[in-house]
Amino acid sequence: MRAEIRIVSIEATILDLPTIRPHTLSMVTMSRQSMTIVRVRCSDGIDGLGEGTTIGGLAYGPESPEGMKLTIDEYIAPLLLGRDPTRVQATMDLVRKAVKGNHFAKCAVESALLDCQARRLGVSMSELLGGRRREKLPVAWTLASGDTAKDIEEAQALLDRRRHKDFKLKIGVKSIKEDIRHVAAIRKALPDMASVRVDVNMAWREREARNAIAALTDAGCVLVEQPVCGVAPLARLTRGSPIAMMADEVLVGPESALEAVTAHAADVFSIKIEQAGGLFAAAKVVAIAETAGIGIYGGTMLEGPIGTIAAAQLMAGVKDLQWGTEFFGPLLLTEEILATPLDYSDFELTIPNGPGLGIELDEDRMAFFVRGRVRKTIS
Ligand code: MUC
Ligand code: MG
Repeated sequence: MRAEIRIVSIEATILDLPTIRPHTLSMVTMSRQSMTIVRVRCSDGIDGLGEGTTIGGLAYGPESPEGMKLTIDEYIAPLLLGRDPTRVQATMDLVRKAVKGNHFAKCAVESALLDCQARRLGVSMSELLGGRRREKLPVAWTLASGDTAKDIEEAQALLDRRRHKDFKLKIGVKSIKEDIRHVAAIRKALPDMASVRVDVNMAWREREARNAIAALTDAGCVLVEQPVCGVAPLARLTRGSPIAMMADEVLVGPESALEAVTAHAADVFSIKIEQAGGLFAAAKVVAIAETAGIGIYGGTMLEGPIGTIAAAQLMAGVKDLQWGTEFFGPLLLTEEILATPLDYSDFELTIPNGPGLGIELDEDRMAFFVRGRVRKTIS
């Protein structure tokens, strides 16, 4: 009989990394990204990593990096110390019973437990989630400099480098008229092989959204993501829209996905592992979308490499990934924290296939960027 394996420590640290340029969304402009990194250590010497990341503190959603750390340190870690890390679902049931909400924090812990277990078994995390259907994922890029000319230049450079050909434009800060002009100018400047989509992050009201969607269609935009808040208005807009409508913020787990399907709220779901409440919950959202004939898109919370690859390990097994992914978060950061950088080439991200997440941290660089650490020079 094998010796019992136990969780011996759960550590949550916040990492602050600058972004390559200001990133402007309808609710916030980011100039850095803060990631809550979770490391689970087990008595058999296996470690695993997870990440809890949001956008602009509390501007996007109900959890902040500091709040995630507090939830993990004060509630989840004490509950899980000494527990069996090999039974990931049963261990996460304990967490769900004791901690309500806190989807992002739970996702970080669940990812770390899955990373541990997959490493223990010597398989890629995707194998624990049902197995791979692909080794690479198409990755869209977000243009969000806040300036049309800069966005065009950025998109052209990315097309020339064959890194991205699908572009999501963040709109909703300026007037609708200005936004439409911005989208039309970018669409016109880019070659046909490029696609242009927009994300409004709920900044519009239903009536103005209806007119704006018609104008976006004329401008050559192929998809509108979460223009308004709430399932019912989204469903009414979807019904009348000539182009695809994508749900994002309304999808906060399997129940909300069912609700969105029942209301015919969208043509496509942006599926985010953190927003869903973890990888298993996100897998249920995938199953609901597939069953309902809704398109699937791998969404991001602009996570760094740990969270991005956790999501990639799930999307590796999705049957029809009609809309690809936007797993570009690590590329928005000025700093590399992996020992071997991720491979983004030919418009795709290669999903690492080593044990667990298949990535290794550069521990010195990690330590350098941990919030509250005394900084030593790094090479
Ligand atoms: C969102 O709302 O989808 C995804 C890409 C990006 O630039 O922001 C995120 C969040
Ligand atoms: Mg979105």
